[in-house]
Amino acid sequence: MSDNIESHLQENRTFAPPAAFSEKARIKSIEQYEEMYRESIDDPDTFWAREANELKWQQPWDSVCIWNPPHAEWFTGAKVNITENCLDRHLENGNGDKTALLWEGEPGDKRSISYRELHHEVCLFANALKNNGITSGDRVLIYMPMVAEAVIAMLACARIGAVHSVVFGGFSADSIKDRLEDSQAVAVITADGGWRRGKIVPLKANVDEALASYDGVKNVFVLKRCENDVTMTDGRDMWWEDETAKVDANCPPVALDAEHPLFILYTSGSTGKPKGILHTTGGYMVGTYATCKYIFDMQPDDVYWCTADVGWITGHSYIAYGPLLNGCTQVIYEGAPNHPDFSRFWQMVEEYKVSIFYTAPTAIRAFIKAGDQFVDGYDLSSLRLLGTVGEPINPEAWMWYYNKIGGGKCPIVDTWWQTETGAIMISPIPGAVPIKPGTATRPFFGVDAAIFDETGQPVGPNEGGKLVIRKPWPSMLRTIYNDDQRFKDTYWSEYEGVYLAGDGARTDSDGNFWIVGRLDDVLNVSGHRLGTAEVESALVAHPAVAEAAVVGRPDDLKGQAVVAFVTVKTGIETSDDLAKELRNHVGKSIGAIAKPDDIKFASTLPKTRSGKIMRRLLKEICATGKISGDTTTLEDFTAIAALQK
Ligand code: 6R9
Repeated sequence: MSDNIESHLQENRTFAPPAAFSEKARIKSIEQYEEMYRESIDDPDTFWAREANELKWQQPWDSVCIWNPPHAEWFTGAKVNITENCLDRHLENGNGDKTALLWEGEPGDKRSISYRELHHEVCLFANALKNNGITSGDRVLIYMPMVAEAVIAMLACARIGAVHSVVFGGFSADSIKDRLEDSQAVAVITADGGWRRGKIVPLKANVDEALASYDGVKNVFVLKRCENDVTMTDGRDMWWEDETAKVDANCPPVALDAEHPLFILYTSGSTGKPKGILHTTGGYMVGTYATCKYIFDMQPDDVYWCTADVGWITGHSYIAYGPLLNGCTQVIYEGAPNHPDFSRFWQMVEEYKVSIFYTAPTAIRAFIKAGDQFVDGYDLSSLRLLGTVGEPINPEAWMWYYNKIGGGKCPIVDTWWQTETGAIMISPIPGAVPIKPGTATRPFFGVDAAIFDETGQPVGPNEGGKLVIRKPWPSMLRTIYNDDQRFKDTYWSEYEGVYLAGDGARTDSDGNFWIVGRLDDVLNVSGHRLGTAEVESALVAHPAVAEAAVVGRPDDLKGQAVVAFVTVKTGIETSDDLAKELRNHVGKSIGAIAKPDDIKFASTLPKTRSGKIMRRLLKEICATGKISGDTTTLEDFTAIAALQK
């Protein structure tokens, strides 16, 4: 982490927005950004009401924001349906024939779907849900590959007020079961399988395994994607195709309260099981609409591509909702970036003439490692704006992205935000704010970001501290589903009435924010959040394991690699086979992304006298091979001596 700060402090390359970009952009200068920012902070109600008024409401609001820390309500009294704004509004404005989705499957199959067609499909599936008794407020778990129907399923839920909870297709049956139980879901939407690097991910089989120990689900809707064999349980499982054939496409958007729950998305925390982050309708809609409009500067002729999966917040806000709210044309791709090889993305950028491209630093590093030959020869001249999300981007990766992919003419928006924030919080406005490799630059409108010290005082430029947000914002999480106490404890207990993000950061003398990384026991593996506690509890659930401590080790490709220190029960022999078995065990209980890269067997783990595992020491051993920090609270030095060997 300190290396990171060092290299950032030495970073002074600055790139002003290209004149050609600024001329056409919505926000054309730093002065214009600063004026709008000031208004958004001084008079947020006026600012957000203006944004909200660009969208359609079935009934207007009484108040823009009611703030009873830590609980916020936005657009109270209003009635709205987010899908009316994603779909119907464009049909009414004469844009029904505009392409909404340009979808490509991993095997190369293609589909182009207009706004009118998307509206039709969403209405059909929403009616199929209704026809099976699913109603407003019901929780519906979605476990799908990256096919158009994943977006259709989300919107169909929103159309009728059902609350979706999307689970990433790489997660295991156990993870599905945990999320079903926590959300008390009544239905599941899945597919027979999905393509990933030429292989079929057995999605339906995973759902079956999860449902073996959860009986709250009445309906499982199954899309045919891979035509792999699946078991269909009578009276519970049904084909998407059959259910949509039984209904018509007349499905008016239900008028919902602005604070009606839109979705629950589970994310890792530093303790216990993943938490169900709850987002509601009106504020989330306005937040994702406005950030897409200003940060991606979406224009009518843009072709936008976000490479995330709908299983993560990025896929919610910047695939399923934000771009559709803006009436944009977007590319959706089902598979892996390196299938059949590392040129896949660039071949698709050329083919679809992508103009805005949004991906993760970990993908960029993988492309650099694979070699420029996979980029050379493709025509990337359609690109005008690049974005990154998920983790800090190292200056080398930034420069490669800027020059090799952007041809030195595309601004890069490095967007800092979280599952909890719902929408981008810190990012350059591309036509206005000068960019530097490694900084997410300035806060978005209405975002009162600051860096606090331990006592809750803002620190000066170039001093590190904790990243906080001092004012409510429309797309903020409303609570942790069924656990408001954990919501209060996690985000609002350190500083009164102030949101604690969990990231360390500093500002520079120009007011740019430099995000350093998580301050808690949350790892960032290839841009995905993973709690050390989750991996540890998976490990100790294995019969051979006595104790486990999981830490992150800096990794060139993934950002962080997962290292597990494990002690085994008396009488158990450690071996490479056991290490392999433990890795697979974690894969099975969480998902492949959680598999430890390294398992280190130890006879004891370093602990404090009060019995807490000293992860700090383990981290240092991983990073440097030795211990230099304070060890005065260590109980037993032999543990550390053994590990250093
Ligand atoms: C959107 C998303 C959130 C955590 C966050 C931070 C890290 C995200 C970043 C970034 C530096 C950026 N993070 N974007 N760090 N620069 N541009 O990724 O949500 O999965 O909830 O992760 O990711 O540590 O706290 P989520």
